[in-house]
Amino acid sequence: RSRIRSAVVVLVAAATLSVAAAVTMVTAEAAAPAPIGVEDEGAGCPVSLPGSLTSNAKLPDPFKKLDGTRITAKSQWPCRREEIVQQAERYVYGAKPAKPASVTGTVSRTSITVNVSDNGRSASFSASVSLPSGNGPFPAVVVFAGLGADTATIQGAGVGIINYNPLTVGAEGTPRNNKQGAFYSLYGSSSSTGLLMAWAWGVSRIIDVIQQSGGSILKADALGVTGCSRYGKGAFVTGAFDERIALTMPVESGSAGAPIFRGIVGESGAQPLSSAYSEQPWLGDAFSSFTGNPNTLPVDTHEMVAMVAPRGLFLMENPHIDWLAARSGSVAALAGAEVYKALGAGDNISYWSDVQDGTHCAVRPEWKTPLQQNLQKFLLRTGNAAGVIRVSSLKSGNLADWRDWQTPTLTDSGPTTPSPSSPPPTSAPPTSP
Ligand code: MCU
Repeated sequence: RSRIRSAVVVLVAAATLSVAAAVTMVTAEAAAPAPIGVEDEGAGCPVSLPGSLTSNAKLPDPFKKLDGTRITAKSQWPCRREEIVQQAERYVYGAKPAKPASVTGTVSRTSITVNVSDNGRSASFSASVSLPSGNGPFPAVVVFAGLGADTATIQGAGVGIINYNPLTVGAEGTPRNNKQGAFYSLYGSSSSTGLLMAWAWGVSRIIDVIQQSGGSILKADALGVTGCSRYGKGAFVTGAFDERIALTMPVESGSAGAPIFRGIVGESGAQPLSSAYSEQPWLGDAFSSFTGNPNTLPVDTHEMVAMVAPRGLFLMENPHIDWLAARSGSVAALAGAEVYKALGAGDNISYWSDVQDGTHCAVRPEWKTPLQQNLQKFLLRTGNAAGVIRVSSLKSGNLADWRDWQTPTLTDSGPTTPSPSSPPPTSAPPTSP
């Protein structure tokens, strides 16, 4: 943190000397926000990960299936997404267990309690709630540790706040072989799952309780998540791995957050992968194989961005602190936005790093309007503004340098990979929609 602080001082000074020009792109599409379904729609898809990895200096093709062919239809995305889910769990974050056998709890206007048990082990945690006046049910944003998108603007928009302390679910400051917190009480202190996924799992269990609560206080289909810095990493992983979250808003997440791993290696001053791996057990233990060279990772974070698609995503980054890897963050957004576009949801993603104040996790005037627009579109459902990609020229990556694939035009329906829960048709499938 002292490194962050000194970087802030230097960069605030630098920012006063340079005027940041910005690239603004607004997509013309106007797709309505997608309905909110289950935690992981593709959970039943058959996926078998290959035993060996191959090196690829470019970003893996998000449209290319494990069998080597590319998807041609939007209907194939849930099973392709599941391949990414499983790769990301195995190599990056560690496994996210499915909903435990028992999840119970309460929702009131001031708090949410969660009790989980599975295989004879149990744990509990809670979150405080702050709601607008009047009668609910309300949309709400889960705010990690009080840090993230501007909570005054969120509350001012008529959206509730769920104050989540992720450290009670996955504690910092422990060695990897003795992890602590509610997640590890259930799954063992030597679980290879890292803190970011433990934190994400905790939010998923809060959503289980909200779903079970009858819906008179909080709307289970109008929930967002935000966090800044290490909690921005957590918010990013949370939104990627739970499709019930309508709006994901990571702020200044840095290395192990949204920025592409492959880009961090060559981005001047960015927190090295080895540092992000060792500073805290944020990433899964399996990531140790990739800290020196991420090129054999079969996934990169543009595919975690894609996992959020077509749901609302608003990535906020700070280009004034090198440590935060905003250039690699811009590439993650641009590459992930290609999946949004292919799914017909190009205007559901926003990225904004063109900000003046270099202070880490500051409340920024530039983000206020896009924040309000995202809340209106995805939580309040009173607006339909197109997303904005606005990259600071201080830290702007070039997508063309990072990909060797092009974005396909997907048909609306077509072949899907059969899942065990939906047996394949006995007659030939229709050839046209
Ligand atoms: C950007 O998030 C982290 C960063 O990865 C760490 O190196 C630093 O110590 O702390 C940042 C943070 O969480 O600040 C609140």
